[in-house]
Amino acid sequence: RLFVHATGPETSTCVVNMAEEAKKQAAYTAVDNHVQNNQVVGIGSGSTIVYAVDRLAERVRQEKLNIICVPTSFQARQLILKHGLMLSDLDRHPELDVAIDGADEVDADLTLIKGGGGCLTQEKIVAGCARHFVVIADYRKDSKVMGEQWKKGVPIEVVPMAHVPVSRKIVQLFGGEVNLRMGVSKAGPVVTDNSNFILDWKFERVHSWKDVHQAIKMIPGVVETGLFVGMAERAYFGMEDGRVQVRE
Ligand code: ABF
Repeated sequence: RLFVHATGPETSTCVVNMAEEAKKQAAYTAVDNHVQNNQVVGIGSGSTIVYAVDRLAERVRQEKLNIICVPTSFQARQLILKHGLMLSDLDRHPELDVAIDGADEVDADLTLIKGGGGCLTQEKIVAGCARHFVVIADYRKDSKVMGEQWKKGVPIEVVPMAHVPVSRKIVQLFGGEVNLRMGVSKAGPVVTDNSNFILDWKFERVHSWKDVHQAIKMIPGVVETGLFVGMAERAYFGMEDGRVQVRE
C-alpha cells in the first residue's frame, strides 16, 4: 500500500486523519444498522469503539432510545459512564442483543486477532453472550491471510505464575516466538483488568486457527486467546475513500 511508505509529517497526519475517519464511518454504520430501541448492547474496547459510543449516545439522545450497555473493559465502562449511557453487567444481562467491538486483524473467514489492547478475555465473554457480534475496523485491519496486517502476534492472557511454562509450551507446539508484553515504561509487565499477564505469540506460518486456539486453551495457566474463531458474523471496514465495506 502506498501509505505504508509515507514518511513526511504532512503525509503521516493525512494518513492518521484518513484512518480516524475510516474508523468513524465503520462505527457509525454498525451502530445505525444493528442497534434498535430496547436492546442490550455489548461495548468493546479500543479506539474505534469510541466512535461507536459517540454515535450510540447521539442516537439515544435524539431518538430517546432505551439502551443498556455491557462493557468489555475498564475503558468501555468509563466511556459508557462519560456519555451518561445505562451501565449494566453480565450478572443482570447475561444475554445481549448485539456486541460491537474493534479488532487488530480480520481475515477472509472473519477470524479475528484481538487483544492488542489487552482486553481480549472480557471481550470474548461479552461477544459470546451476544446474539450478534459485529466488528468495526479501518482498512488497515483487513487481511486475506492472518498475520498480513497485525505483526505483533496473537495475544494470550495467562495467569502470572504460568507465563514461562505457557510460553515454552506454545513454542514447542507451534514454533514461533512468545514475548511477555511489557508496559510502556518497560518497568514491568502489562497487567490486565483480570490481574493477569499478556503473552504475544508471533507465529511463523498460517495454521488452522480453531485447532491452535483449542490447543493453547488446554495449556494450564492460559485464560484466553485473542483468536476469535467463528464468532463475528459481520465486519464493517471503513475504507480510504470514505466508503464502508461489509464482510459476512
Ligand atoms: C480491542 O481494541 C481489541 O481487542 C483490539 O485489540 C483493539 C482494536 O483497537 P482499535 O479499535 O484501537 O484498533 O477491541
